Amino acid sequence: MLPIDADRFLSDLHELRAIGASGVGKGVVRPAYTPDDIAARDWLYRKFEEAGLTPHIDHMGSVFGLAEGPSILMGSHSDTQPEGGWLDGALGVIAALEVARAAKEAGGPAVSVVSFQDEEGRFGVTTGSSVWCGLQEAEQAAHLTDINGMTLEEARSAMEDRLGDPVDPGRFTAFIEMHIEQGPVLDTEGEVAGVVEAIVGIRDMEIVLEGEQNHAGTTPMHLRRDAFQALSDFNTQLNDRLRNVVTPQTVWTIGHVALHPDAHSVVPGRATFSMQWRDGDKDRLDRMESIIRETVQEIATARGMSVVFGPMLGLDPVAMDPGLRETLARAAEAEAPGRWRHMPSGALHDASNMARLMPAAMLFTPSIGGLSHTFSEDTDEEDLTACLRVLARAVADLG
Ligand code: HGY
Ligand code: MN
Ligand code: MN
Ligand code: MN
Repeated sequence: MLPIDADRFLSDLHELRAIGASGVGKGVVRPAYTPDDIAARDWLYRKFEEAGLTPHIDHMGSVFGLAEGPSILMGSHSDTQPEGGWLDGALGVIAALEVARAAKEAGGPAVSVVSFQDEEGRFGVTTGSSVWCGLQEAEQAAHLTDINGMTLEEARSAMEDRLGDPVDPGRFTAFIEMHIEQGPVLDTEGEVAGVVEAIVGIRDMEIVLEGEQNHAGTTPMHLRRDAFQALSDFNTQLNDRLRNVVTPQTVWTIGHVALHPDAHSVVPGRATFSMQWRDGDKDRLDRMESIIRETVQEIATARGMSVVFGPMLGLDPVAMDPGLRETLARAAEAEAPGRWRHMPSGALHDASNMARLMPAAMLFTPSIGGLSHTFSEDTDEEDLTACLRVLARAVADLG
């Protein structure tokens, strides 16, 4: 068993939480490339160095702590959503650091650590690890924009002086990520660990509906080409049409809407919105894409409006490595008999990309109330350390 130090692990977790603390609950605000995200990466760089790992920041801003020679890569991300939880991503990075330290103290196995950049997709979808895995060109990613129109390369220039070369994936034998479940299952069942079977696929795009801006007082309703009315119509019709295609696990979200010119007394001429959908079945994701495109086009045409589809980003569903899953399951049964399960992931993770490059696996801890992507996200500390012991036992088993 690796000599993990639970106090050191929790103290690092709370030290990281303080960088970009929101002041509301345990929430943090560290979107990719913001000053607090960069400060957290600088802090991780120093922590990796103190742990006897060679620190390195790659061309996207992902921070590595590299062990000598071939090693198991462990980690996650330290950037957050605009209103992030203290554990989403950060837990996996600090758990990896603790296991790497303990493995070093125990004389092996060699463990490297990573905090990938922009897993939360301020610019796209799990961008840092997607580029690192060669699933997306760095040049293409540089031109991705956030919801305010800033490009990734503009935002990344804030950490230009820290950027280095890409790290060669060939030096790693596997990838293991610990992460909060971000759903209600483990918490409801009173379990402390989830061995992930597979990660859903995702599609994400921006759509623009163009109508006619006009006076909100003098323009009769039947003469309007109101972009918000068209969006509202689209949402209602989409929900109706998807009903026969989806399962209870299928999700779709319009999380970002910008109306132009965004004023009380003006009929909005333009509605720009994000359209994101996820499912465990690739064919269903494709069918949903056709329904989305057809529905919004039909509504625009019927209302004498136009529609522009932005580039679609996405990842197909992916299974975790069976051998690594078996090792995690054995460790869970040894450390938390009867208090763990095999389960799918409805959230995307860096492991979604890594699994296309090397054997990859994930281990979940409970999320209280299933809450995540909110300042209220939390997990009991004894559950965090119980799951860390499962992770450490599995890594020792791989040694
Ligand atoms: O959205 C996700 O699933 C991930 O947390 N970025
Ligand atoms: Mn995450
Ligand atoms: Mn997240
Ligand atoms: Mn936008």
